[in-house]
Amino acid sequence: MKKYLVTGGAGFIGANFILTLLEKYGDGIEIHNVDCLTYAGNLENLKSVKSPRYHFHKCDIRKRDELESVFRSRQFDCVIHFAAESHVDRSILDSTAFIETNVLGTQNLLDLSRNYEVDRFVHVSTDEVYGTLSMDAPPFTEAHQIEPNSPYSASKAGSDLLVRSYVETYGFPGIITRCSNNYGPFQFPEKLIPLMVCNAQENKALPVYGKGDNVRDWIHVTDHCKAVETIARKGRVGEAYNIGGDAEMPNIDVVKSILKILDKPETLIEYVTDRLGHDFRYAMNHDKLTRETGWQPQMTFEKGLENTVKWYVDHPEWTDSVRSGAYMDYYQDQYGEKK
Ligand code: NAD
Ligand code: TDX
Repeated sequence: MKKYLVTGGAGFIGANFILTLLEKYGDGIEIHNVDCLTYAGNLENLKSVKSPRYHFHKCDIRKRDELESVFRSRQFDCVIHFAAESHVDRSILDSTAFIETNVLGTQNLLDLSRNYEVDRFVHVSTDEVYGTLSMDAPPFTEAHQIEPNSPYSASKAGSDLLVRSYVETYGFPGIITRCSNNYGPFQFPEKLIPLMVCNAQENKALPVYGKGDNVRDWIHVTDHCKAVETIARKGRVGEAYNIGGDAEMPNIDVVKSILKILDKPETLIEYVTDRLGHDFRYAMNHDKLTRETGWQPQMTFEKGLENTVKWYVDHPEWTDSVRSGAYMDYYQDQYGEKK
């Protein structure tokens, strides 16, 4: 029976990934979820899991001893590494945790995965490591230079390069995935889509950075999770794979679509000061992944957005729980009442 170690499994994509694995394999696999439960980690996301072969370890990947106790006496076949500090705006305010978790935490995980001889290590990275595109440039391919522009993307680029170096130096079985902007259930309401849905429901202002013309390539989280699972099985060691949703859109169009679904007025939109170093456009060419594995995104943005908005409307208790405590204190300190 295959044994998976999933890091960051209580977060947005990690939790969806564990649910995707269980839907596909049921009790036929063993899953160990390592997560230290930062503000972004929430075990509620996994409350539907019933498998006796699912195990949670509250563990900080920055602490090598803690992490080693999870590896000891367990021969993991596959490590899927999601754990990270993931929000660009937070990294602009203070990059310390980003370097500690995304770079040093990844180093711990790489060393232990090497020492305990895992068969496969999938490092979940991001399109942001490639930097930014002009409107008429072709989408990023895997051959694009690494040119990160935010402390967040620089920390992810650093971890990508570490993975690459372990492959070259030690023959380590690492693969890197780089995905575009995800949306779907369980996303913390600091990211564009859930923040706008939550604010609109409460008739609060929707803070759009700059003119709202920055472009992102949106992918439903389930399509991302299926891509990562496919890459863990079929991907080639030492390679990087782009994952994208084929749904490029300016932010303002996304925000207006949300207002339309919720039947709220566009007067809620408030144009606010732009993000520092704001990348203008991301777009992903995922031909390599599709050619090698047959994976394609299945969910259209229209249907995926409608389902996602409905999920937030139907789960106010989830939003209330994550918006209390640390999250609110953080944003009230940084932005006053605006968010
Ligand atoms: P998230 O912030 O929702 O979740 C991150 C999870 O990691 C949380 O559960 C948190 O508790 C955990 N974590 C953080 N620091 C930790 C530590 N030191 N030790 C153990 N656990 C820790 O993030 P997400 O949006 O689910 O992103 C997951 C991964 O996917 C990240 O590596 C991110 O860079 C990457 N990614 C995200 C997107 C996106 O659109 N959200 C797109 C491409 C790639
Ligand atoms: O309040 C907002 N107003 C706004 O206009 C927020 C939170 C965002 N934005 C803009 C900034 C971006 O152009 O919306 C766009 C999307 O912003 P985020 O949701 O913060 O995502 P982004 O910065 O694009 O990064 C995301 O995609 C790549 C994830 O947060 C990363 O973890 C992932 O690597």
